[in-house]
Amino acid sequence: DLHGFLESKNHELIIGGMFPFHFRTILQNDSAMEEPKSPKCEGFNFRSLRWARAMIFAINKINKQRDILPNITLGYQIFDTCFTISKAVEGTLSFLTGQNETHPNFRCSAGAPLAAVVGAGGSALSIATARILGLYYFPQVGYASSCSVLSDKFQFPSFLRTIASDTTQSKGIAALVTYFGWTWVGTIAADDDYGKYGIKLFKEEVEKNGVCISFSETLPRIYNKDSIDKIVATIRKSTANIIVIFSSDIDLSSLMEALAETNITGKTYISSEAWTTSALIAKPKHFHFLGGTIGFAVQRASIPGFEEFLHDIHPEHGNDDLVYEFWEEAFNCTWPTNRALFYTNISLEAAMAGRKRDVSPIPCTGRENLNTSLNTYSDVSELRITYNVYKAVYTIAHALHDLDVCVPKHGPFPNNECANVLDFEPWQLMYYLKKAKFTSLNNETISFDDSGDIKGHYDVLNWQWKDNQTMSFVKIGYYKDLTSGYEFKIDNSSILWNTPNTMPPRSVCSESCIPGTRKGIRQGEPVCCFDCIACADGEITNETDARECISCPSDFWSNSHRNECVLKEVEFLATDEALGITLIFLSVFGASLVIAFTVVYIMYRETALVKANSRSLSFLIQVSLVFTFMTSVLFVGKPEQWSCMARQITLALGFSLCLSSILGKTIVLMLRKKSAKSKLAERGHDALKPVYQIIVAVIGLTIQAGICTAYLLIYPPWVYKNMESQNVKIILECNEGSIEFLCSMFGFDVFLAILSFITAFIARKLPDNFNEAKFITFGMLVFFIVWISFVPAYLSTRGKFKVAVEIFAILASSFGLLGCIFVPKSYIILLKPERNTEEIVGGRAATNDK
Ligand code: TCR
Repeated sequence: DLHGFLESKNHELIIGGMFPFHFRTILQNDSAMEEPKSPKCEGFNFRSLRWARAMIFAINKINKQRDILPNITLGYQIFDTCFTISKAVEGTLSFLTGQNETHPNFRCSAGAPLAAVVGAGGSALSIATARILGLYYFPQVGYASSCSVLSDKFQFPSFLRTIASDTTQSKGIAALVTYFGWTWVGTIAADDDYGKYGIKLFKEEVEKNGVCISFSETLPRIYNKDSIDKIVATIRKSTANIIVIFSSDIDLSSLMEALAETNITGKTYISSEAWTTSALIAKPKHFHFLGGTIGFAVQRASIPGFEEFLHDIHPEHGNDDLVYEFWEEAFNCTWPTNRALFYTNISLEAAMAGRKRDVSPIPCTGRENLNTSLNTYSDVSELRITYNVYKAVYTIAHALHDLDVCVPKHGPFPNNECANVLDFEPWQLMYYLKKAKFTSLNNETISFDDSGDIKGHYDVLNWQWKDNQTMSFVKIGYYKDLTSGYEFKIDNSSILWNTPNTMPPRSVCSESCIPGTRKGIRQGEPVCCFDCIACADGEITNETDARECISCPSDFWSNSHRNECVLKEVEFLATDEALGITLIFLSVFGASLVIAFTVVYIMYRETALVKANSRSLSFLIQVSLVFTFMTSVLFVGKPEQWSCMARQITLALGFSLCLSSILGKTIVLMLRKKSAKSKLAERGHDALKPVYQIIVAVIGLTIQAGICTAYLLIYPPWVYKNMESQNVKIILECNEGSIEFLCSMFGFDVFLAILSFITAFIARKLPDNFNEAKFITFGMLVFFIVWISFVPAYLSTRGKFKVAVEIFAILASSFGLLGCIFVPKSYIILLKPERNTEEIVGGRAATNDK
């Protein structure tokens, strides 16, 4: 019942083969009433026939070759696996038992001994068959089963293969994905060992490089519209532009048919070895969305003489059912007396009626020409798996040869024995297979590692369409396993991308974060999907895709792009800015005004008004006002150690001199009033003497100087970089050091001011022509108002304006004093000289100043 072909007559050793000549078995309704029958198959696979023909070709070639197995003729026995495990297992049992019995009974009834088995195609089939063959340690050489689990020699002790394990391919695909910077990929796996393990390895590999999987879908084993539609919907919905598909072409074809019906484009597919060069997938109607596909493929070779051998096939040359079927499929005709498959000697009508598949009504003539039809079978441009089959056969032949040439008494087996090539045990051949080493086509050296695998060496192919009819697979690079690590080369320029701008596609979940922003995770989403969050003030990142922002050092601040720390701006009231210049101008103006008044006083020093009430005190006040005006200059400009100290000291000293001199004056005025009342004035009071007035001033000044010295010695002010009050700027300011000393310094000034105010207030009603006490009272009020309003203003400003407020207060109070004390007098001196006589000013005043 098995569709195989046997040609073992007169041969001494047989090699078994298993190939998927059909895509699937025909589902049958099981009934428990009959003896179970092996299911029939449908869907002819041209590619697989080519593989099988390669096996026959290799065997024929070895038989002709004099240097390998000269005395042995090899035969073959090939079974169809129909791409199903059950069929493959059935074939395996047949191998083990002899031709037609499938009950395990180890090879007792076989005509010629079976040496080894080539096959069984897909991994799932090889795994199943290798488990059975492994029981007997029966050699099996796979040509397409690449699943990584087959490397496990504990489970599969007698399995070797001429294809590399998918570990290499998965690493290769991962390297490709990383190479192009794709971090967001979808995966589709066939529902078998090949697909699942392949994708698993790929995921493990790629996740090390920070790539995320957008979706993972599994193709249904048996066609199922709903699951296919679901996969199509997932592809459509996903933002991943790269889709890695690990599947055989047969399992994938239904998905591709479905995709062809949609308008999904802009995706780039990464194909695993099994469908990279498949004619089943690379159909013209798929070109629009499959162009640009990048795939891995095992090394190809051109096998000399193979093309002719492929053409040398005709149903009438052998009596092979498969060849009949091939002919019918290839030329779309039907043999009138069909000998193909299960129907013998029936008419065309009956043949058509009896078949499940659609058959052509055109009868085959046998004169159809294979050269004229484009066919997967006769296409020798991509001999990859075909070449693997060829290598597998050669491996077995070489092993048999090595076994044959064993020198008696120098053999590898116990007691240095050799095995007999016509009667050996399977494990004896296994020994030679593992050690097989030979040179194949392309000068390639074939040898197997401990797990029975060969080294991975893949071509990276790109699907490029020539015209609407042909897709060509252009080699754009390679991926090669080395003893340590791997070698991976890609030639970017020769790639054709199926993107609108023919540039490499991008496939990322989120675009990377530019410097100045950091990755913010999205809850419940893969790490490749994130938001870019701008760094906070004072923090930066200078790399793309930073996870954290780093804060700038204390003297630095972030720039507006948040990608650099820049030195903080230093702020102080500079001498070259408008505010600073104005303030300096005002203070110089004030000082010159004071000097002008001094000049007036000196010029009119002999007049009554100047002489009245102590000329020297007036001079002291003038000097101190010049001082206070000029201290404002010290407040402008970059604070230095000395200017910080000088500022407050000169200010305090200036005011104390000024206020104690005023106090000296007011005391005199007050006493004069008292004495006027008590009529003591005629004789004059001690306190009225100018010398006492000076003493008052000197005492005031001395006390203040004492406080100042202590302040400077114990806890002087210093320059302070204020970074707290404003982030972006460093405010350069004077820290006042000891607040206690500062308060006592100015407290003393305030005390003097209060005393002056009180005394002046008492003296304000002095019957006098020129009422000085009244003006001083007024001046003191101005002084108080200025400094009282200064406090809240000072406390509520920041930075350089704080200093400006202080200067304003100094200027205002100085101008106030100047205005109240000297302006009225000078007005009379200069403009109303007729009032500047002793009689009018008051005779007693003259006595005060000598
Ligand atoms: N390994 C696959 C089957 C397979 C295949 C192919 C099938 C490979 N390459 C080419 C058809 C054509 C690689 C497996 O199942 O292990």
